[in-house]
Amino acid sequence: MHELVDVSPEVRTAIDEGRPVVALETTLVAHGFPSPKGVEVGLESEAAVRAAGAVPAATGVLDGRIRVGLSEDELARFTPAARKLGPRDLAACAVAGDIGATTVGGLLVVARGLGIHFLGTGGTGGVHRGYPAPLDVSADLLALVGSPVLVACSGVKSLLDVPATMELLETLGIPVLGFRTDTLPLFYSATGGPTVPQRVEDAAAAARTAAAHWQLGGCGLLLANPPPESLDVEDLIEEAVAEADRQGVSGQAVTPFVLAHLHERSDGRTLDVNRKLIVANARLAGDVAVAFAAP
Ligand code: PSU
Ligand code: MN
Repeated sequence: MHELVDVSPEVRTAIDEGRPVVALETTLVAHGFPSPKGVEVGLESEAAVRAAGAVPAATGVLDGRIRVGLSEDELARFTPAARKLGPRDLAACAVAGDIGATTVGGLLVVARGLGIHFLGTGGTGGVHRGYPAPLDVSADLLALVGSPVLVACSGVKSLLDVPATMELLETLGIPVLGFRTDTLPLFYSATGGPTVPQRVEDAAAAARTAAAHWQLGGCGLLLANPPPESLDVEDLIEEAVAEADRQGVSGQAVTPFVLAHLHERSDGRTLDVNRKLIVANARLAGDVAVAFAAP
């Protein structure tokens, strides 16, 4: 890949030997939780990937380099001051020498370049509520179109227009596999989402479906994993989205604002579910990566 990219020896060896690797984003670490909780969630996710038998590849921009595979001290550098990196921001951030945390979209670009096929996250981005005003569709979706990567997530982020996002996923040809579910999980809530086009019963079936999709020239897929605990916070989400609008919060700042609002107003209940689902998705991505690598 490009000389701006530094891959840790452990991740490099695993890629070269065709062993299972799971890419992990750092936006969750920097902006998804009140500091320093994000670092704990990041470390827990790494442990979950290892427990599955795969190698975690946390990725972000530090010291002018795109770093793949981070130490605990390096992970701790992704504070709320870090930039949030979509695909458009990666190169610019590295060249500028800023600290930048990868979103799913930013990470997909790096994973594609390195031949990493699995990624674990909380929720994928999509069509924001109110579209087309504002005209806000997460770059995660277009990055999926161009990257042969399976993203384990609890559906799409709850603050989005979920039915519109499902429609756009279909338009873009992005398969959505429900992991032991017939409906798309709504991030915090396991039920109430739109029907998924395909259900899979285990990690091996997900791996086989991804492999077949890639053999046909397909690209990214979502593997939608219901959260281990279900929480209905739709009222709080509506309140948070309206408050963001009232305060003129827009663009990349919307998600961190809404998450912080929810964490506060739910007395930490959303924090707890958010942490658990991220770790569970890291584990699931690891399980699928291991099944994919198995002979
Ligand atoms: N899921 C979470 N918390 C987050 C995100 C997802 O539980 O902070 C982040 C991811 O990094 C995702 C990004 O890629 O939100 C998408 O942001 P936007 O909608 O601004 O493109
Ligand atoms: Mn956006």
